Amino acid sequence: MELQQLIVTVLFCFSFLTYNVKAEQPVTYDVRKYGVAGGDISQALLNAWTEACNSTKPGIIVIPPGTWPLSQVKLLGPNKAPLELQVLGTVQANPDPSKLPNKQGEWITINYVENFTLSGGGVFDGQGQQAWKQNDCHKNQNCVKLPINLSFNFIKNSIIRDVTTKDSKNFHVNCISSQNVTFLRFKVSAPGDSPNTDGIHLGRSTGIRITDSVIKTGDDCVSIGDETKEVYVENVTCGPGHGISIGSLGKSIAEKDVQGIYVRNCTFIGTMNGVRVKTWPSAPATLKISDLHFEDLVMDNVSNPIIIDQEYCPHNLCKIDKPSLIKISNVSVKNIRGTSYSPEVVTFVCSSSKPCENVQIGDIHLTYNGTLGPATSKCANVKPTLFGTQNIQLCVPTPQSNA
Ligand SMILES: *[C@@H]1O[C@H](CO)[C@@H](O)[C@H](O)[C@H]1NC(C)=O
Ligand SMILES: *[C@@H]1O[C@H](CO)[C@@H](O)[C@H](O)[C@H]1NC(C)=O
Ligand SMILES: *[C@@H]1O[C@H](CO)[C@@H](O)[C@H](O)[C@H]1NC(C)=O
Ligand SMILES: *[C@@H]1O[C@H](CO)[C@@H](O)[C@H](O)[C@H]1NC(C)=O
Ligand SMILES: *[C@@H]1O[C@H](CO)[C@@H](O)[C@H](O)[C@H]1NC(C)=O
Ligand SMILES: *[C@@H]1O[C@H](CO)[C@@H](O)[C@H](O)[C@H]1NC(C)=O
Ligand SMILES: *[C@@H]1O[C@H](CO)[C@@H](O)[C@H](O)[C@H]1NC(C)=O
Ligand SMILES: *[C@@H]1O[C@H](CO)[C@@H](O)[C@H](O)[C@H]1NC(C)=O
Ligand SMILES: CC(=O)N[C@H]1CO[C@H](CO)[C@@H](O)[C@@H]1O
Repeated sequence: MELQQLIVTVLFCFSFLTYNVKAEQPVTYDVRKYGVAGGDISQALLNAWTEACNSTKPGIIVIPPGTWPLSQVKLLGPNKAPLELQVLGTVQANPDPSKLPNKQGEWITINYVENFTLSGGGVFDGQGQQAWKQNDCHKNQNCVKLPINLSFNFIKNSIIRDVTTKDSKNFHVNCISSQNVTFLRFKVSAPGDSPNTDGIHLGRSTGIRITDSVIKTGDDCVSIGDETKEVYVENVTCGPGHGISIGSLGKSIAEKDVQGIYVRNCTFIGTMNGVRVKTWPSAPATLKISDLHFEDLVMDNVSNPIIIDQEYCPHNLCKIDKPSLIKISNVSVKNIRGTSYSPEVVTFVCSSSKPCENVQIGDIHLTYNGTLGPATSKCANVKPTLFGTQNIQLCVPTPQSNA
């Protein structure tokens, strides 16, 4: 009787366990089984994706080693169980942007998924060299927009890790309206003179981590648009490129607050900026930018290591007589070391209508050894609290800062 009970219990437990193990075992979807036609994996990937998304079992879609041309694809959720896209090989774009089936679209779009992982150690090769020559968006507002390489929108609780995006025709990665997304050991690689090739652009997102990553590109390393909160950029190396940028902000009245941007333990090599905040003067938006914390950063030949610019007005596209209406507050800048390519190593040009508030700066050791004079800072409409030690007098008027 007791033995029987024991056997029944053991059997029950065993079947329960094996059932659970089976349920957790992910199903593999190899794109080669979904009809790779004419060497283009777009349709095969879409077919594998559709089947995986429809399954209640966790799935792994595999793009195997090798080079796989992909013309364009839009992968949409919702998924019913955790989903992974493993890129082991190189996914290659057509070098000619006019060959995109949907010319308005992005190259690879992944929307409306949760518990999603992009992984595999592979490469997304945008082959942008030919397209960059056609890009005149920096001077022509009606320019033809080149496709963004990878676009992740409305994604939640997801990880993008161990993949490389290379030579995108435009922004490498766009991540909009997403929550709790980690970019881990993510690599971006494009030449320093490739136009508009921002590494990762974030907007309307909350809880984004960019960690242990290397971003070499022609434009911003990470750019942060409006309504973005809780962004952690840690152990990232930027350069070449324009550094980490919050903004530009202020152009549209509909823009919403930016809050909680942490840049820690990062290295900037030969970039135009280290960390920059830019807001437009003579612009309608009244959003707030708060809780910016820049700590433990190393600058190597960076033109503007730390720059808050509330008079951002490139190519004279605006008038600077009307101040920016954006309030910047709760900022800390701590332990910034290295070399600057320009003498102005710290710039805080805040708005005369909304001066910066609660700004703390300390432990600044930035040297300039060029011929344009000693290292200086420029400060307007800000009264920072200083702490620690610095190698320059911060926010003290000098002939340069009055210029
Ligand atoms: C989704 O799965 C259900 C049940 O397994 C099946 O009946 C249906 O045809 C599938 N739909 C698609 C689009 O694959
Ligand atoms: C994602 O994971 C959460 C937490 O484990 C779970 O509640 C949710 O149902 C999962 N959703 C999908 C689509 O896997
Ligand atoms: C964020 O996403 C990760 C998986 O990518 C998950 O493990 C974690 O639980 C999520 N955090 C929250 C607060 O949902
Ligand atoms: C920082 O990131 C680099 C590049 O991914 C990695 O090799 C290194 O181990 C990371 N360091 C720490 C302390 O996490
Ligand atoms: C910064 O880097 C150091 C050593 O490289 C590491 O121990 C520490 O955890 C890092 N901190 C953050 C916030 O990444
Ligand atoms: C500063 O001087 C050193 C040594 O002469 C030199 O190697 C370096 O390129 C100079 N410039 C910067 C920005 O460090
Ligand atoms: C420093 O940066 C400037 C401008 O980006 C560049 O021209 C110069 O060659 C760099 N110097 C070193 C030593 O890397
Ligand atoms: C700034 O920080 C203080 C506390 O230090 C807090 O009370 C205030 O709400 C913060 N302001 C913003 C705009 O986050
Ligand atoms: C986004 C984007 O699409 N960028 C490129 C990334 O990869 C592929 C190549 O450029 C290109 O077609 C994409 O255009």
